[in-house]
Amino acid sequence: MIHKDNGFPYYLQIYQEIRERILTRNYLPGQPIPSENELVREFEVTRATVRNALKKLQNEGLILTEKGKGSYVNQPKIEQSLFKFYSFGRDHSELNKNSVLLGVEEEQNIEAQKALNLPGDQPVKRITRIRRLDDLPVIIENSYIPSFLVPDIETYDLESLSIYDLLENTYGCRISRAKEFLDTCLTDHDDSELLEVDEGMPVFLIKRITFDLKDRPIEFRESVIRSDKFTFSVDLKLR
Ligand code: 16G
Repeated sequence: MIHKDNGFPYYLQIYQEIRERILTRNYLPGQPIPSENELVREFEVTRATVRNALKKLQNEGLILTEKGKGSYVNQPKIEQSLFKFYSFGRDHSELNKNSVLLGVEEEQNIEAQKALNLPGDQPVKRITRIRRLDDLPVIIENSYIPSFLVPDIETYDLESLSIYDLLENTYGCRISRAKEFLDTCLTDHDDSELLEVDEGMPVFLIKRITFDLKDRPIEFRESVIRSDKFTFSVDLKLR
C-alpha cells in the first residue's frame, strides 16, 4: 500500500491514506479507526511510524484519541460563511442547539464603551451566554449593549431569544450591518472549563460591532469559538 522507494516519508503516506479514507467516508464520524497494531500489520511499518501518522491526524482534528481506547473519527466541522450576518438561533437548523445564560450585568467596560462610542459614564449591559450544539458547549459569548437602549433586557428569556430579534422587535433598533474582527487565542483556565476543552487549546476570537440604520454602533460582541467545531469560509469571486 505504501511506496517504500519514492523518498516520501512513510508516516506522511499513511497519514494521507487514512485522511482519504475519512474524507471519502470509508471511516465514518464517531466510528473507530483500526488499532495501532492493525495499522502496523496493514502498512508493514514500525509502531513509531504509525504513531506519527496518527499524531498528525489528531493535530488536525480529524481523529480523536482516547488513552487505552484507540482513535475514532471526529465529527466534521460546521462551516460558517464569514459573509453572512447569521444568527445562531436560525442557523445550524439540523443540529440540536441551545443557549445557557450565565448572567446579565450592568457595568463599565472600557473596550465595549470604546467600540460603542459611549462616553465613560454610560454603562453597558453585558449578557454572557454559552451556546451549545448537540449538547457540547461551542461558543462563549459576551454581548455588550448600551444600557439606555435595552433598560430591561434581563427580564426576557435570553436562553431562547435571539438578541438581534430582541433589539429589532422589542427595542426598535434596526440593524444595518456588522463589522467583525477574526483572531485566534488560547483558552485560559475559565474558558477551557466552560468549553470543556483542555486549557491552552487554540480557539477563534471574534469581535463584532453591530450598527443600526443610522450607522450607530448598538452592540459589541466578543465570542470565543471552538476551532475543533467550526471552520470559517469565504467565497471569493472575480466578477
Ligand atoms: C452565534 C453566531 C453568530 C451569530 C449569533 C447570533 C457562530 C460561530 N456565531 O454567536 O454569528 O450572530 O450566534 O446570536 O455561529 P443571536 O442568537 O442572539 O441572534
